[in-house]
Parts: sequence; structure tokens; C-alpha cells
Amino acid sequence: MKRFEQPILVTRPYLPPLDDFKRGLEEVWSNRWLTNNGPMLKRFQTALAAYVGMPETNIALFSNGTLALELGFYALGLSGGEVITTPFTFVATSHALKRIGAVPVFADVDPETLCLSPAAAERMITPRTRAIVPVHVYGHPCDVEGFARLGEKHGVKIVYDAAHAFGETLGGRSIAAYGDMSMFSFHPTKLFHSCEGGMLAFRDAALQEKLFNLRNFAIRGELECVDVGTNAKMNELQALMGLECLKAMDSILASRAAIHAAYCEAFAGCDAVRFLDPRGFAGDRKFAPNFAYCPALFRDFETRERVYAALKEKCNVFTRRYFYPLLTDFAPYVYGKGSCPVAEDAARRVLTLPTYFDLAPADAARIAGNVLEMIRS
Ligand code: T4K
Repeated sequence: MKRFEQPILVTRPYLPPLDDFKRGLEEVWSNRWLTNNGPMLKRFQTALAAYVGMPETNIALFSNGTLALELGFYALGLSGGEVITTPFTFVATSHALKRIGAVPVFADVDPETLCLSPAAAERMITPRTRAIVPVHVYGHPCDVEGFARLGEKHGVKIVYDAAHAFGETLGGRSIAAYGDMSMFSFHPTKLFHSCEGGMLAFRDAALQEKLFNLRNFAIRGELECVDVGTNAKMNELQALMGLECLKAMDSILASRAAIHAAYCEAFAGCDAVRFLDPRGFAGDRKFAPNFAYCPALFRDFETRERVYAALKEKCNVFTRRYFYPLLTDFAPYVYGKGSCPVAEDAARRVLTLPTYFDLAPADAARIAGNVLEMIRS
């Protein structure tokens, strides 16, 4: 069994060359403009729009992904309504709904992709449903056509929590182009980041002004306040970090693909572990994954727990059980407990393995080798 000398964490942020960042800092220093729609933010917005292939009028940046979700939900008028979503996600998805006064209603996930199932979601639709919020969990693509059909048939909004899906294309288009709105998180645990940050991409350009206003307290100039906004502005240092990281996207994606391939190869043919490979998850559509996470499903809860603990104790490898406990195990959402058996089962068997820009594929193979040894012992 290989013990790593230095701890291997589930993820580490990409950091741009320090000299490039310093050059940007000099610009911030000379501008003396630190936040509130500064020049760096505008440049980042332009660069992001080009990167994701959306018009600049159809994106907005925020201080983090959770506030982006909150304001997106609020701007779409979801407060006071029911919203169908998945429990197999980070708490932020449902927290953002609750915090704007919407009621999360949980539906089960697809056993292959672990993303919300359109069929399960449809069964939960009532006259009070205002939206469906699927999550491209781990960067796995949701059934976007299935959800588009539900949106049209039932007159509900489709809002993707695309926190994990930055940099992906599906059916030849950016994944940001699907649904009424998508949210991307730029937290340092994501493959692309701006220290903290979030982006909304939306179909209706008229939303942009509303969102810009809401992220700045909903004040207009010095004399007017038009709504209950908040402070969700991205600052200049965040934008600078984002701009510098964006330059490295090609190599970030390439390194993740190589790490993913190393795990795939190591786990091939193993019955006790199903390593999830998103390349098969898009049906006939062309899909370019970002390999944001490296999730493996173990045969049972006991094996997963044993491997999780042994990797930590014997190998100095710190994996995470994203997303365990399931949302419906947490006090605010316990009303949904027992309603999503596929998600409940996956949460008890999943382990997300280390992946980040400078993890050597050979080390990923060694981690997988350790896992296989533990299973056999
Ligand atoms: N929707 C979904 C589906 C999400 O997954 C998330 C966030 C959101 C919405 C909300 O987006 P944001 O508001 O965060 O933009 C992490 C992140 O805090 C969270 O952003 C993320 N999802 C969630 C899945 O994971 P923790 O509690 O696991 O993070 P932490 O601090 O334990 O870090 C994980 C690993 O990364 C550790 O081994 C240490 C390493 N790390 C972390 C940071 C922050 C570093 O090496 N450097 C760092 O700077 O929640």
C-alpha cells in the first residue's frame, strides 16, 4: 500500500503564475478601484461571455455561487412557490431556494448520471410548481431535452445549478445555453475559480439589469431603492484571479482528463467499484466533459466507509463523500427523507477521489491501486 508523504487532498485550486497576478495587482493599485462594477470586473465579464459563447448581455457575475443562485431564483419570481429539485447536491442549491421563500420539493435522480430525473420531477409537479432546478452534478449533463419538454408542457422555469459544469459543451453548444438560467460557481474547490465567485447565464437579456441592481442593494443612484437587494458584488481582486485562471482553461481541462483516464483505466473491470465516466452520459449528443470530480460508487456503504477511513489513515489521502449525508438527512430538509431511494443509495456508496490541476495521473493510478487493495483485503 502506497502512503503519500504529503497529504493528498480531494482538490486544490489552480493558481496562476504569481508574476502575472502581480501585474494585475499593479493595475488595481493604480486604478484605486476595488469593487462596485470596476474595470477588472467588466473585463472578466467580457472574457467569460466569449469563453462560454453567450452574449455579454446574458450573463452576470456575483461574489459567490450561492448568492448568484439566490438572486437568480428571486429575479425569476420563484419566491412563495414550489420548486422541484434534487437532494443529491451541495446544500447551497436548496438553501438558496429556502432563503428566498420558495419551497424545495425533492425528486429522485437517474441511477446512471445521478442528476435529477425528468420523469421523477414530472411526478412532483402541482399547480404551485414554479420551476425545476436540476443540478449537473459532478459536471454530468442533465437530460436537458427532457427538462426543456417539461418546461414547455407545464409552463415552469428550468434553472440549472451548473456549479460543477463550467467549461463544458453539450450538443455543440455551451452548457450555459440550456434552460432559462444556469449558475456556475467559481469557488477555489472548482476547476476554475475567482477565489470566490459565481456567474448566472440566462436566456432573457432583460434580466441582466434586474440582477445587476439586486446584487448592489437594489439601489439606483443616490436617491432611490427599488427592491430588497443584497450585497453580492464581485470585487476587483476576484475578477483579476478569474481572468488569470481563465487563460489556463485548456491546460486545466487537459490535466483533469488525464487524471480521469488514469482512474478509469485502474478501475476497469472491477465489480466492486463503478468509477463514473461522464463520456457515456449524454446519449446521442456530443458532450465535452470537464471531469470536475472523480466519483466512484462502491458496492455498499460498509466498503465505502472502510476505504474512506483507510485512505486517510494509511495513505494520507483525503477523499470526500460528496454528497453524504444527503440533503434530506439535514434538519431543514428532513421532510423529504425516504422519498428519493436512488439518491439515498448513491449518497451511501459514493466517494469522490482526488483530482486537481497538478495531481500527477500516476498518483491517481496509485490511489486507485490502494483502493483496489483495500477492497480485496
Ligand atoms: N451548488 C453546488 C452543486 C455546489 O457544489 C456548490 C458549492 C454551490 C452550489 C455553491 O457555490 P459557492 O457559493 O460555493 O460558489 C466545498 C465548497 O465550499 C463549495 O463551494 C462546493 N460547492 C462544495 C461541493 O464543496 P467543502 O466544505 O467541502 O470545502 P472544504 O473547505 O472542505 O475544501 C475541500 C478541499 O479543498 C479540502 O481538502 C481543502 C481544499 N482546499 C479548499 C479551499 C477552500 C484548498 O486546497 N484550498 C482552498 O482554498 O465545501
